[in-house]
Amino acid sequence: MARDLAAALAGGCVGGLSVHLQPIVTPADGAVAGVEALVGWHHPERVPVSPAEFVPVAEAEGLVGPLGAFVWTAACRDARTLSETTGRRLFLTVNVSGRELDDPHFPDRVLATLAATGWPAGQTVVEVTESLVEAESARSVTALHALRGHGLRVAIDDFGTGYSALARLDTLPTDYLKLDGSFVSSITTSTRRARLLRSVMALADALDLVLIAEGVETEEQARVLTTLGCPFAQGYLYGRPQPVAELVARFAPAGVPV
Ligand code: G
Ligand code: MN
Repeated sequence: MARDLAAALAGGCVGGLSVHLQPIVTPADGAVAGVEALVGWHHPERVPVSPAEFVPVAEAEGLVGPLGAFVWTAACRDARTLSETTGRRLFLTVNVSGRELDDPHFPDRVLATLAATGWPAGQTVVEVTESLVEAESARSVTALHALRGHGLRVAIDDFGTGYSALARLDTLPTDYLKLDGSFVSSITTSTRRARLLRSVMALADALDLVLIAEGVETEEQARVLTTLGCPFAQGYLYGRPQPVAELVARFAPAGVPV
């Protein structure tokens, strides 16, 4: 896999790697407000490989630099296309891996990609997981501060699963909290879960964090989120990760050239 990945990233030939965008909406009206960039790999001779499998390989093989460059460039370019064709001021979120964030050149590389693609820093969100920053290398935290200094925002991904340290919500420079789908899927199963969600929203509010509910799959879940005033939601109910052309076809007013 390491060899194939290196080949895929070499010399501009991206052999099956692609970046898809998943809509992030305001649940009250379903309008698209942003997109999350998700990398996928459809190797010609294999079943599709998930980032959970190949990102660790990229990390171990020293390929996160080229992988990150590919993802950021495609994400910014496609987000710009979607923003322009829909006439909406969308935000773009991009997942960052541990090694990527720990690279001292990371902030400069991101800023260079924003400049090259013409995508605004103020509409860009870096998604990090708690476990990733758990290592909490001083460099990772410095990188997040540096990017925020340039107008980017930071989201904590997968919140509410595994080992969530509340103290980290205080120590990390954070703007968005992404509530994990495994929690969202349970909010309609009991009133206690719904109340737990309400408490998480109060927590986010108290810390000036904006909540994004992930993995929304049913109308019933969407109704609960709307009732509780959750600002943003994402999930198969609103759209799968898909190529930008499909999102343009769906969200752009008719007659807008791509
Ligand atoms: O860790 P992170 O939240 O960035 O992972 C996003 C992953 O979740 C992607 O692989 C994406 O395809 C998947 N995903 C997105 N929306 C849904 C959903 O509504 N249900 C499920 N089961 N998975 C989803
Ligand atoms: Mn994510």
